[in-house]
Amino acid sequence: MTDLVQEIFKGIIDGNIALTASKIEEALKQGIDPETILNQGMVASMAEVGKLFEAGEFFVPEMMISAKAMQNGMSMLKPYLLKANVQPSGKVAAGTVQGDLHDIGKNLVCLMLEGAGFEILDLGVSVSPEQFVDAIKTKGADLVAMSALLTTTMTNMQTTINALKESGLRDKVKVMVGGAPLTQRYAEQIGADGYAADASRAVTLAKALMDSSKG
Ligand code: B1M
Repeated sequence: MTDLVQEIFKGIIDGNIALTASKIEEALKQGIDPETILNQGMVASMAEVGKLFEAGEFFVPEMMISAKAMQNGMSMLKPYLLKANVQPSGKVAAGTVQGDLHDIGKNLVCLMLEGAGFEILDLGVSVSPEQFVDAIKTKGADLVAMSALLTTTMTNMQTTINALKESGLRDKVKVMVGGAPLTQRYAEQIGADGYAADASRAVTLAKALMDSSKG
């Protein structure tokens, strides 16, 4: 890890928005790859924040300010991660499931999908099964992308899939799921069409699901 990427990593852990932003700017000027800044500097630092929380060294307010530094950094990287002139690939209705307020991973997945040409309908956080159903009915979608970070909320993915079935929409959309507590096995168990462990795998999966729905 270069010194600058290390400083970005530390800036996010310290929740220092201004310092993190200036180091990101410097790293971009030096030509450091935006994906390296994102993955080694930023995503890795949030994992460290999680460890500090588990160890009782960080509490919710510290997690929150680290998350703010992360979100601000992501918005700075966004123009660099969106590639120009990609062909439209499909429409994704994305959201963090009901009861869950974690949105950094979901936002990152949306950003990478947008970069790959998908149209994103971002439904936000704590999205109820009814909100997913309404959005698909009124705005249309090819893919439903659900994120969950809590073991207590991941079960709402099943509830949402059930709501899609009850409203007659399940066969019209592909469902993909992800988030730290999820596994491929869990995705299969709840009847999702696919699971991705991270944002770049989510892009590969979304493309594969679109291809399978055409074929
Ligand atoms: Co919370 N939190 N949090 N938190 N938080 C975790 C998730 C936790 C693991 C921390 C810990 O104990 N180590 C723990 C959950 C334990 C569990 O359920 N087993 C936890 C807890 C307990 C809580 C609260 C209950 C704390 C409390 O109040 N006592 C509370 C719950 C609030 C709620 O949601 N109702 C809470 C609150 C918060 C904050 C609000 C302070 C803040 C979130 C701010 C925000 O998101 N705007 C926060 C944070 C920041 C975290 C950690 C530290 C970081 C999460 C993150 O952003 N990671 C987290 C610890 C950790 O994850 N190690 C923790 C970076 C992000 C890029 O990764 O989201 O995993 P991730 O996304 C990845 C992949 O998972 C995947 O791709 C992404 C990019 O590679 N992915 C998908 C995600 N969604 C996908 C969807 C896909 C495909 C891939 O397809 C659709």
